[in-house]
Amino acid sequence: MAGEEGLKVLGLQVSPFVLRVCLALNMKGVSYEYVEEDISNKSELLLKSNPVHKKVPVLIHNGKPICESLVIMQYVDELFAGRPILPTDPYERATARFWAAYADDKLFPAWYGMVKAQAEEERAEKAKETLAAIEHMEVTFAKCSGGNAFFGGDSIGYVDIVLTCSAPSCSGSRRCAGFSTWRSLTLARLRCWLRGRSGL
Ligand SMILES: N[C@@H](CCC(=O)N[C@@H](CS)C(=O)NCC(=O)O)C(=O)O
Ligand SMILES: *[C@@H]1O[C@H](CO)[C@@H](O)[C@H](O)[C@H]1NC(C)=O
Repeated sequence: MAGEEGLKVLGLQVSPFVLRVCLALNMKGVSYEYVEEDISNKSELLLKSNPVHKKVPVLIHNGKPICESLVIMQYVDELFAGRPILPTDPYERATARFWAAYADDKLFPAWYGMVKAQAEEERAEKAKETLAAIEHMEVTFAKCSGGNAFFGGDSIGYVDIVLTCSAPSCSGSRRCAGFSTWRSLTLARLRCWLRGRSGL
């Protein structure tokens, strides 16, 4: 049975992308059915709902699928009243979308590349890329947060969720040098927030 609002999430417990969607739904206080997928044996429902990428998360709302975590978060934000996830100001919304896309396109691939690198040379290259990306995020954090604890200002928002959800998966890379910069993004606070609220 789907949740009260006819919502079903096809997910995977370890996926930071799925976590984003669950967190967004929890922020709106709506109930949903969660279905764990076996990625090595994908369900018919997943293949039918996301025939292009065949990936989780998928949100199914009254039988209609929505794919890609960033798109799903925006959908959830538009669908439900309550605390906004994206900023309401159009310029700030565009900025938040820009940085969320930047994290997915540049920061996380560099980060995972660094953690997974076999050769030292490749690792150093990816570490450099990661730090450069973090530096960009840090500058924008100072601007967007307005001196508050979150990209979203005084409460958690779109970019905060995107970064926070991937933080646990990235924590293995803390042993790599130079990551104290990441801490100034108030990661510890976001992690606490996440633990307290996500229910996962
Ligand atoms: N860009 C996608 C990424 C989703 C993604 O990579 N999902 C992974 C799990 S973490 C997946 O379903 N992988 C299955 C596969 O690649 O076959 C999003 O933001 O939703
Ligand atoms: C794959 O999943 C289906 C149900 O969705 C199940 O019947 C089947 O046994 C599974 N196959 C394997 C190899 O786990």
